Amino acid sequence: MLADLTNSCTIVSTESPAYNMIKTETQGRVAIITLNRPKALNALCSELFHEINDALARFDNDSGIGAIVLTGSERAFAAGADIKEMKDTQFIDNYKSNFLGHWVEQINKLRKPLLAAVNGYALGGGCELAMMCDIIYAGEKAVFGQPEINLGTIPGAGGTQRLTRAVGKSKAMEMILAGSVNLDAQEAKTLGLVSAVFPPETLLQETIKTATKIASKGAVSVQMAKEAVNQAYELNLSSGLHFERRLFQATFATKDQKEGMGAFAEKRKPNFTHE
Ligand code: CO8
Repeated sequence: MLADLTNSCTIVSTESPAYNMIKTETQGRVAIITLNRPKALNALCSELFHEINDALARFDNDSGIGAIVLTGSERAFAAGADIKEMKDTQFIDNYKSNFLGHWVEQINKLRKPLLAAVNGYALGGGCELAMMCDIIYAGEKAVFGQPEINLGTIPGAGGTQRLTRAVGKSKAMEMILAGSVNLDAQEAKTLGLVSAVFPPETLLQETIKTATKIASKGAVSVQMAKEAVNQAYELNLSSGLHFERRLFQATFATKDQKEGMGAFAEKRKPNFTHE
């Protein structure tokens, strides 16, 4: 029954689990969302994105969670948007329904750190989904690419923007225009798209390890730091530095700053309370 559900976009309610196309779990203060539509290589259909967004919103609002990990299977993080679902849609409907826009709203406004653990294919929307995350770790066999041009279309969820910022104009153009120039994990690391590469079987644990480290810090300063880094994409340098300084000053209104600096002075480990 579940196998059929994971390969179809039909919304069918089951008693349990609550989600048809993702699995969620928590390990301490870390939440893990696993894309689970194996027969379609985790192709991103409406139902799958609806579930991702639902889980993200839930964990973002859960004070017991300090960081979120997004992962797929060893074969595919996600092989792109669901081509079969969107192939016959029309511009006017896509425009009116804000196709893709409403998929990515939640993830773009997420306040908590989101880490991608990418094994296998991260193509098209899959590559874009990984790039929406704050940190990308890759398994040795990961493949990053933007093949939309082969389908007569272009990246629609940040590929032309985030990939260009990550790997530079020439490589981004090559990948997006030729459609068949993919990056393997090591190339992606060399170019700065991913920050670390691990054997496929340890990738998720390594990602959770970093997520756990992040989640052990003061949640307010983690959130502020994420906000400040993201402003580096939006603002010129002097405005970005101004933004950063104001947030830095604001951290002195938190209990965690007093605890963190107090603990250093007293030569003990800090006990952050996320206040
Ligand atoms: N959509 C729908 N179904 C897919 C997709 C996809 N993107 N990718 C794979 N599948 C399905 C196949 O149709 C196949 O299903 P079935 O068994 O029913 O025929 C099954 O998954 C397994 O796939 P393959 O048999 O093709 O497996 P291979 O190992 O031979 O090949 C590949 C793997 C290379 C990944 C191949 O499947 C492929 O090229 N997939 C399409 C990749 C692609 O073009 N992706 C871009 C899609 S367009 C897009 O993403 C626009 C961006 C929109 C933004 C999204 C918001 C985040």
